[in-house]
Amino acid sequence: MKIQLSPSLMCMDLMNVERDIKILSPISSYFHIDILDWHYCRNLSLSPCFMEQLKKITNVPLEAHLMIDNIESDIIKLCLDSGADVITMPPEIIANRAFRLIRQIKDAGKEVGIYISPGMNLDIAEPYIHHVDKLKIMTVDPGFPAQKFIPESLDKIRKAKELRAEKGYTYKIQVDGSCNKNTYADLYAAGAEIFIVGSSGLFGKHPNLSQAIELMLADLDETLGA
Ligand code: S6P
Ligand code: MG
Repeated sequence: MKIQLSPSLMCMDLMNVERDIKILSPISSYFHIDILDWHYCRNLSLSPCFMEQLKKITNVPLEAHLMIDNIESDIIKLCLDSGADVITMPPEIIANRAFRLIRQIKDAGKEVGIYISPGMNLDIAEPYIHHVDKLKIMTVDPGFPAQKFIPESLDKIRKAKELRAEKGYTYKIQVDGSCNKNTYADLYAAGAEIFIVGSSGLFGKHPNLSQAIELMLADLDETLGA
């Protein structure tokens, strides 16, 4: 496949986690865990506790996508202790402790992610972008599934790719939000390498998850040729 897939588990059927994680694992390079606090944006969803349970049933690496206001070393430690393999943080929140938090994650042997919300530019992460393993361009405002794709994000993906080439950085480019048949081709052409698939690309496609996966793979094949 030309891209890697990371199902967004806030969109899964939480009544059937073990069954569905087994179905999803073969096509998943990561599982994406949205962690919200009601303050950063007005929603709540998954948690470190959920990651800890997932770790018992899958070897697929887990990404903690932190959409919380108060990011200090304690929440990073909680995520690491709960099995996060990638911890993705908002640059506007961590500005005055970014290097300390990045070091904490790296010292644990895990990956650092940074995400750029639609209302922000890439340069907000520039002081430490060379330390980042995953650069996530949000293609919807953070916090909620089933939002409309923000087309202005495409330019930011292109810039992230150009910046990487120009400076020799190594981050992988992820996209999160409204990744689906209508957007796959543009996202890929702009430079996205990891698609976080939620309600529109995967879980909402069919009530039977195996069939939803088949439909998603057919969409990817049709739009990307892979
Ligand atoms: C949004 C969150 C995402 C969503 C995902 C939903 O704040 O970070 O991970 O769960 O984007 O996908 P969709 O297809 O409903 O937009
Ligand atoms: Mg997310």
